[in-house]
Amino acid sequence: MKKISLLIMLLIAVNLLAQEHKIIPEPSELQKREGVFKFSPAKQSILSDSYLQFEASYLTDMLSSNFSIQAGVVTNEKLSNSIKLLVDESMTDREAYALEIDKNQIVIKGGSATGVFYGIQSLQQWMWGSYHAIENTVSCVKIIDKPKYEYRALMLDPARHFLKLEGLKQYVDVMAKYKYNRLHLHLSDDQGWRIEVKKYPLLTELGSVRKETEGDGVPHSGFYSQQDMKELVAYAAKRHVTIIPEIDVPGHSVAAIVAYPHLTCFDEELEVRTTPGVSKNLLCAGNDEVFTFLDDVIAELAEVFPGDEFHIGGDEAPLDHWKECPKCQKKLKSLGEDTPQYLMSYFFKRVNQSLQKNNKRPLIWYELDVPFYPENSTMYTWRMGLSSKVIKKSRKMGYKLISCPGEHAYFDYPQAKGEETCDWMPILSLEQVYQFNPAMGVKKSDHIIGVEASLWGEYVKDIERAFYMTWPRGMALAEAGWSGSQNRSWKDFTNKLNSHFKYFDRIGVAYRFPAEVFN
Ligand code: TNX
Repeated sequence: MKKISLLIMLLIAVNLLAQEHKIIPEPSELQKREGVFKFSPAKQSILSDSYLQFEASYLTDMLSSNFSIQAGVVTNEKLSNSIKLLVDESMTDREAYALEIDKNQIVIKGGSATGVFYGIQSLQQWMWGSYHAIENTVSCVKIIDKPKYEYRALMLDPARHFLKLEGLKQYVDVMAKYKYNRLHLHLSDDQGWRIEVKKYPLLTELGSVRKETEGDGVPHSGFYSQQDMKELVAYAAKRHVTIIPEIDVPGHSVAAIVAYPHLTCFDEELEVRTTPGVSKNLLCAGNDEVFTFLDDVIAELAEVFPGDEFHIGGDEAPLDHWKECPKCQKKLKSLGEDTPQYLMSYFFKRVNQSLQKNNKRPLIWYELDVPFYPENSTMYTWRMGLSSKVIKKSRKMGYKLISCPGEHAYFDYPQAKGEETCDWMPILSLEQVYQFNPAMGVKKSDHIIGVEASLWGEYVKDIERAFYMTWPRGMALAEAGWSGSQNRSWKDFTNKLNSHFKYFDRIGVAYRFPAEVFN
């Protein structure tokens, strides 16, 4: 008798465990329901609106590759035992969704196709915890969910090391599963210019090639044609991810200067930089040709990247050359100022005119010593230790803000001891990313519209490394961007991870197994 009741208890415990959900990021509301839905043994029918064609085929692929369930779209409205996909215009957030599984049907409603797509991601991860393969059933549930922040991004840096187009697509595939909606591409830096600009062919001819990397003697090169990027933009759009281009100016511009030296204060002849760090060579603020150049570059790239967000850099621009340059000094005087930082404000005002002509808005790395930025700017807080200052100041100035502080969101930093790539980088553990509060403890922070993890590329030589550095930290950051803080729990999060790792193993995507979490 005792044995039997023990067995029953064990069975109940196993069943409860199996019911534990695996969805990352954590949904706003999840109610488990009695009973199960049984998939059709032959072909599971999917009912969907015609404009959800991509979502329906995505769902079909997901069911067959994950669970060997064959499914297909049908048109018979009355059919029971179906999976229904639909857009519900009464949902106010276009990314919101409701997923309801009862005994007769599975319904995914979205505020738009994006919401439906996110509902499918949650269905997949719900099934990891509650699909019974032998019975071919899934437990009933009701999930109502929407994002906390509208902007949820990962950043890759193919400027430091070129990353192939196919790899970028694969990266988009995986990030979309965690409900990220932006991939920010850092397309130019001192170490390489990576995007074709037809009017300025030397940018890629000379600017995308460097003779070596930190003395390794191995030449490095590569760039994307505009066609490549259009292909990526379209691929990502289907997965509800917008590609944000970044051209980093006026600093971090050595590769552009190599191609067109007249864009600097002193006609500097340089080589594409082979080491990490900060260069003193800037685009000249006192030279109108610089603004003509940027106007042309922006006009061409505006066609390639249809979104209205355009990142124009703005970080780490030492002003030494501008202080010595007669043209810059003359310009400063004409502005009625004598602090050289005003030249930065002027620089972005000019660039913003080009952006506005092309219906784009500026996104900029915040530097606290710059007096002001264009008023329609979205700023990024990134420097370690300065976030609360930046959050307060940017609100006062009326900018929107993306939170991506080094303390929680720099994915180039090592994940654990023994993984250091260079001396100065602190360790950024999975738990430290999980503890990320985008407002960094600042109360008045309603201007924060999102989060981003930056994977700087100095030591990220290929997409496998990018995957390894991103996951699972990208899962932790996804919760900071999507889930309200009342819904987040480190313990629950760690309990979900293994299902995700199994999935990564199956699709052949690299990640770091956080052994320290399971010890
Ligand atoms: C600072 S963060 C940079 C990058 C480097 C990174 C290395 C930022 C806006 N600028 O140029 O790659 O540190 O962590």
